[in-house]
Amino acid sequence: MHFFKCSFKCFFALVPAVLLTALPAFAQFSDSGQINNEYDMGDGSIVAWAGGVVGSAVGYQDYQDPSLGYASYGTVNNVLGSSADIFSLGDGGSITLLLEMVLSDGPGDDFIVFENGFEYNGVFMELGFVEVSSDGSTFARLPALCRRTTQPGPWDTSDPADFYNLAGNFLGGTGFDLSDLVLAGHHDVLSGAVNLDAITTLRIVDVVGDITGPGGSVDWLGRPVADPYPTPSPSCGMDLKAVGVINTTGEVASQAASWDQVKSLFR
Ligand SMILES: [Ca+2]
Ligand SMILES: [Ca+2]
Repeated sequence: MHFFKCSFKCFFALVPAVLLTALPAFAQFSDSGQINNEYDMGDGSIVAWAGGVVGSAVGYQDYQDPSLGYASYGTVNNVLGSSADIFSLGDGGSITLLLEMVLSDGPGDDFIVFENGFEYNGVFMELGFVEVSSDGSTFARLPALCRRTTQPGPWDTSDPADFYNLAGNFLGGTGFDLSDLVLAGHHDVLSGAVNLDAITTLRIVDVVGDITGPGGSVDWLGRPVADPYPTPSPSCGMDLKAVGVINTTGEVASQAASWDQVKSLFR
């Protein structure tokens, strides 16, 4: 009986402590000025890359003027492996990739997305949302934050520190930590629909940076995401270079859903 009493007391002493430590981070993914880590393509932590293209949906050169046609620079295979070649997504375009190895939520950053940012008085960056899936059909978007409140014109640069969890904000690659999805309380992660220890598929979606326009993109907190707009050229939009895997289960990733299934869920 003595043991029971002690356990009982300990239980009730522990409950408030557990709630206090879990709730603040869980209940709100707030903007505290956090920034991602920047990586080189030769970083020794990279153990695998994107190994296959599930599909792509390229966007217009200017979503408000479809007569200009679609972005057309590069081919989808340019983003596989460690190739430095690029594939341009166009306004709001996307590409869905099968990883070489199953991605898991290990210590710190778990994967890296490389874009072709370049520097003059800041970084010229075209941003992309990043989404992950363990079954190839349900995707969870990493909680993105944008602190820039002014519209960058077609060739305007930005400060990398104004963005969080948006691919393309650095000259090098942007590191992502899957545990942010837990901190943000993403419903598909909480329900188990997306298993952060078995990620096979990754999708990059171009940010439409038209902050006052009808089709502008918003961040996790509902704020407009500012990236250059309009950019009416064949290389419009996020120019994806490569995806590097850091933390993996060691298993080879296999495709669980067809591109038609993915499209029907995305459109
Ligand atoms: Ca992690
Ligand atoms: Ca864009």
